[in-house]
Amino acid sequence: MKKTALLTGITGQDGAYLADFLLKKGYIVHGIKRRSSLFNTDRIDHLYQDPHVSQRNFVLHYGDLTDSTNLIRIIQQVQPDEIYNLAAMSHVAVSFETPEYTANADGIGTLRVLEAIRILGLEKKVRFYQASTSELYGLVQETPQKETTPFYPRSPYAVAKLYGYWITVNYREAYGLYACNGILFNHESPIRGETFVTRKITRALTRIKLGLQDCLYLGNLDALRDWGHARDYVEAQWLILQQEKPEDFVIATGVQHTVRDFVNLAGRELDISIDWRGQGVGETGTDQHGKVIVKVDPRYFRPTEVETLLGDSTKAKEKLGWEPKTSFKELVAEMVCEDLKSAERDELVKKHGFAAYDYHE
Ligand code: NDP
Ligand code: GDR
Repeated sequence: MKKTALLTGITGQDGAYLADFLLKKGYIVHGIKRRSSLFNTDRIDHLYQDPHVSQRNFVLHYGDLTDSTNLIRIIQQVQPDEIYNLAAMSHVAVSFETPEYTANADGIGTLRVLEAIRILGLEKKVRFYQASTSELYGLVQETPQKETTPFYPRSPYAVAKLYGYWITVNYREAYGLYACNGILFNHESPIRGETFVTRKITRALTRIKLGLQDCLYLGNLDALRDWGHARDYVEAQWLILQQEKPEDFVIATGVQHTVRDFVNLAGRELDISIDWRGQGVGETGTDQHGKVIVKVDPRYFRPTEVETLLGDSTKAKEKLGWEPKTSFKELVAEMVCEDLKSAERDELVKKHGFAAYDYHE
């Protein structure tokens, strides 16, 4: 019998990698996508199957984490063996601007999925994965961070995810649900959202290289992150639900870099060497021809920042047999390579006289 998985957030970075991974494992994959005024399925279009064909193993449903009736109906219809709750308003900086919505989608949204499982009496059938985050550690209390490190969230996003974390633990303890948290550190890829810092950097530097953009504006260059590849991390998400007992796991590489390191390495991939001058708000990065191509813009500073994150995933290594496969250098190279291809496409469009708009946040 094929297993059935239901993914919230299937149109996001992790949703796309996980759907691909599960289909290759022989799962039937159902996903929840939001209604949007434009198509929002770019990342999963290669998996799309014509709804007119019977016997599909990839099915999409319209839905939203803020709508319980919709969640109950979809879960009842799909009768999944595994639910991966990946949907969230996932941008930390944006959560300061939309705190109430973030709490509703990321915090109460998690409760809605768990309650749907309980209302439908599926506690013994369904395994539930919650996309928890290293942002829970926020103002870090211990380095490196592991499963037992105390939390200190520093943004409306992290506070909402703290609720998601604990309600998952509570439903496991209260109702015997197989429910787990994956406490995942930053993970990136060529399909990372364009406003997260890594993708913003690789996209901008490739466009600067081809003369499509002048400057990359960034916030805190000294922030330290433990960056891995999304492809490796979705395997961990699956492994977490295959254990005998439900438990929570930290997933990280155990290696830390600054945002500035990321810029330098991405530059090197493009034969751009960056000379940094000044400090804080006045800081600039100049290329080897003396042109300023990076500037610090305080608009990207956060009201409360998470300065440093470094994960210890020893438990995942010992119990799941999981280890990251992609190095930091490989990750940056892959992202630069893919963004260079799309910058080259834009360059071609521009050469043929069509407008190549330059939207960047
Ligand atoms: P993305 O931002 O790429 O994807 C988020 C997904 O959630 C998208 O499919 C989005 O839909 C969907 N979504 C947002 N709001 C709602 C809502 N109200 N109802 C239904 N769907 C919604 O995030 P990632 O793939 O990077 O991350 C996946 C999960 O893991 C998130 O919960 C994130 O917070 C968490 N996480 C991510 C880490 C990372 O480094 N990537 C690290 C730790 C945790 P749409 O496409 O329409 O916007
Ligand atoms: P993060 O990722 O907040 O860690 O959350 P992001 O890439 O947004 O920021 C990482 C660090 O870079 C600094 N930074 C900038 N960030 C952005 N977005 N844009 C900038 O211009 C910029 N300049 C500097 C930030 O201040 C920060 O310190 C991600 C999300 O995927 C969350 O959903 C997830 O939970 C965590 O990773 C783990």
